[in-house]
Amino acid sequence: MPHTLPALSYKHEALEPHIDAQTMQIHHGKHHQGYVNNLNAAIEKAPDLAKWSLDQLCRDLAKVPESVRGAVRNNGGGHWNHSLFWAAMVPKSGGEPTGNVAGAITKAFGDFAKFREAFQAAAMGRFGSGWAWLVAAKDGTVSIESTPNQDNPLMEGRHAILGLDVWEHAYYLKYQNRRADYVGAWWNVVHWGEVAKRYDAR
Ligand code: MN3
Repeated sequence: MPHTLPALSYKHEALEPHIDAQTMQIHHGKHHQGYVNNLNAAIEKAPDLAKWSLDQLCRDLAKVPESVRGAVRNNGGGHWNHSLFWAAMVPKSGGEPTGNVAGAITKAFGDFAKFREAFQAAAMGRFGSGWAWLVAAKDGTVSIESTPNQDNPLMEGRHAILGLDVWEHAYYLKYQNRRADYVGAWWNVVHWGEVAKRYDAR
């Protein structure tokens, strides 16, 4: 099996009260595991892909055999997106951006509050299932994007450094239809140290 579920670096309950333990258990252990399993099943049908990295599968989706491209897009995307999502959260955060990315955010949006507002608008404006992203260009400029389903910026050749899952499975148990409350609470667990690291590695 070329792809495996990455372990969380914190306990399921560690992001409480912002993200509840049951949601974390199901989201990581069932949903993300499901993407990994389905990606591996697709690769079994196109064995040449077994040596491709997850990044490469997303970036070079157009070169993936057509017979499994849809499965790789949905499940490779799902695996990539959730791997970033878990890594970019940490218990007891709630701070503001640090390092070089902080300056890039200020330059692009004016200040952190305006950035938050714009990011939340992207997360709220995504109809149905999808993601909101902070993306860093090679020249250091940051911008906000939103994608449907399990698509991600890497599929368009861009480097995401922060991602927020706005599928209902990410919040429905605790927040039901109140996506805005989930998005608002999520800022309390954003791992800005990880975002800064990914920004510098662009
Ligand atoms: Mn999800």
